[in-house]
Amino acid sequence: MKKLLAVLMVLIAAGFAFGAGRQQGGGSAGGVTKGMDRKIVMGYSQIGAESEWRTACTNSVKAAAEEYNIELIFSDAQQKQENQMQALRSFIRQKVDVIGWTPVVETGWDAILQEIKDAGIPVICVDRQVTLAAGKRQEDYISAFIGSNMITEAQKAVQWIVNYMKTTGNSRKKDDGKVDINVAILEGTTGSGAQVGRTEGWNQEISKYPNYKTIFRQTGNFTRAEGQQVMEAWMKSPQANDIDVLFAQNDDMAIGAIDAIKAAGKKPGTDIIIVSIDSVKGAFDAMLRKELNATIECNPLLGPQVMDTAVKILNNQPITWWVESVESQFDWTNAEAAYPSRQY
Ligand code: GYE
Repeated sequence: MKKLLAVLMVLIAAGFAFGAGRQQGGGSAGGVTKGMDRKIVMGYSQIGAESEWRTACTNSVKAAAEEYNIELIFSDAQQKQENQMQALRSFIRQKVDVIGWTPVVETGWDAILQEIKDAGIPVICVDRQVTLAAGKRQEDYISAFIGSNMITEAQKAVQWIVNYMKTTGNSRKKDDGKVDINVAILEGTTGSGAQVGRTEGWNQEISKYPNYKTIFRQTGNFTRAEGQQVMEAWMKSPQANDIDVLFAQNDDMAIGAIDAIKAAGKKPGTDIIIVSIDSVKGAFDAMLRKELNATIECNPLLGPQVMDTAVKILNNQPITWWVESVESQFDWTNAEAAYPSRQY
């Protein structure tokens, strides 16, 4: 009973300390931020929890804030731009030292970014970039970008698919450069940096192979549930039997689609070749079951780089605006060996 009470009291105390989205870094209220002569406060606007990737990213940010003893005011926008606007405005009111932010979509931020600039608060964009009105450069409003190159990720996916279709093919055909290869594409959240970049990279690269025909293209909002729903609808359409390849702009949508393909009596990974982006654990499980063919890596473990950059900016030390993440790709030839060392 006593023990239970003690545990309860600790929990209540912790509840107060961590309330209102505030998270005390380093486990103690005091102290200074690593690399600084004072403790700094970071307002962090995350977009939501739509995918395994996002959860890994959030966990990385929170853990790194603890490690650096940075006070994190964390806000989850649940995929809504207006929620992010509110969070950003509240960060200005609270006079945070620095803002970390993943913009849910690329456009519509000009006014709020001006307000933040006027308030003199540096902004670090994490994982997704913004597009401002013509003539304005994001570099004038955003101090640093930390994340992947979405264009090259999709280009790598095209290269993997073309190579596989030429050398191995699916259960019905190989790519001889002439036969039509019919592709279905599940896109991410419309207008997000990841969707825009991956679509651009895909379109550029696939245009070199005119026998690849897109027969389906729709958003699945980066979630498993929507990936499954959209694929279900495609599998019921008269063109279902024509799909040779599925490209999903993230692993979660591919994993949802795999269920729909199986439910329709087809073999994912053999009847339909499936490639996605992220390389989360769920994708490795699907590759080991031979249901997903390949995944292009997109690293979500950005927390340490975000905190390090924040400290450098506040110390007026030089930074590089964007250091691209170094990434790999996985398929049935290397997934098993890589699996044990995967961190997300
Ligand atoms: O690929 C997807 C997530 O913006 C890179 O967002 C990120 C993407 C990631 O939900 O899984």
